Amino acid sequence: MAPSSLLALVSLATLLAPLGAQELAPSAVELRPHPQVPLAFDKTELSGKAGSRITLTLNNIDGPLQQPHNFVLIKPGKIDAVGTLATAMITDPKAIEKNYIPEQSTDIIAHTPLVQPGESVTIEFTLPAEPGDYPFMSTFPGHWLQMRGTFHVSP
Ligand SMILES: [Cu+2]
Repeated sequence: MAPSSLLALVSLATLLAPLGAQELAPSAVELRPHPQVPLAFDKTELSGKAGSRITLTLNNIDGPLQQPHNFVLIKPGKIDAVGTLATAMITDPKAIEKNYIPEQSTDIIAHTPLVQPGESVTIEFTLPAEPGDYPFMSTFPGHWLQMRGTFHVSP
């Protein structure tokens, strides 16, 4: 690359950085199993701005039970509906392959796959445009009634 075009790129980057940094950089969130409480996340409250990008890492270490977990973000008021569909997947021979995500549901905003003990998965997604309290949970069998929290989406 010619030195002049490199210089042009650097100037452009300098110009764009102050404008774009806040809008474009996804907020990073890390969730782990709670180190002492079985079937709980280490955080029950998450927050972010409506419409912003989120990078969420589910790091399945330090849990008292060595079990798979996932993260499923749900529309307000729909946690029971989605949890019930996930529970019904117990009879589905492909449930593990499907990550215990009831794909027919229209109430799921974002989800990770199942994360095995000792493994970590990162997903990127956009928070809903509508501010509100969005429930999240792990839908591995027997988890969702306890392993849950709330993602507070602010205007
Ligand atoms: Cu779980």
